[in-house]
Amino acid sequence: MNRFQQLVRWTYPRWVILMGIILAIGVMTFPIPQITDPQTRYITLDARQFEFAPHRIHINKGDRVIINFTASDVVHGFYLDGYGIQARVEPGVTKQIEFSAERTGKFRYRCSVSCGSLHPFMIGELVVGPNEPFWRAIALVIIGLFTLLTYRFLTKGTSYEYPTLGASPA
Ligand SMILES: [Cu+2]
Repeated sequence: MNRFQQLVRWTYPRWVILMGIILAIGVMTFPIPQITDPQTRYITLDARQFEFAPHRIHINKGDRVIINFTASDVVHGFYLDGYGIQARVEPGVTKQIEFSAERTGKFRYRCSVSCGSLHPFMIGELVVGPNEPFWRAIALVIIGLFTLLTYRFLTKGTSYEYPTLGASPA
């Protein structure tokens, strides 16, 4: 093997590292539409005996949530677990509930006004999903692992890639 071949052999696993870095930069700067910035979500929530419509709400972390809360039959309430937000609404009146979704997870909202026999079953679910930095982080971890494994695979068995401290392999 001449010096040039040696040089190529020595450098090429390092291209994997470079590729990994380029990919990582790509992932960090790739614009993801719609979920890049926290949004303001306008949600119409209607309470009636004995359900909420909609009974499930999906939002992302960081979103500003504005719920227009109505009741179509009797007086109902709204209590959001985990956020401790409470409201009460009379039929024909719209009550605005505003908050920022700072916690991810699933949170139940329930009627907080005793409105009849099946009142305890009047439950809905707010799903606060992680926003996109989470997915970027996942992508970065995958790229990092892939890069590392590929690098290790390519450099496997080439002793000069693993200089032993102190002792020279003579
Ligand atoms: Cu109710």
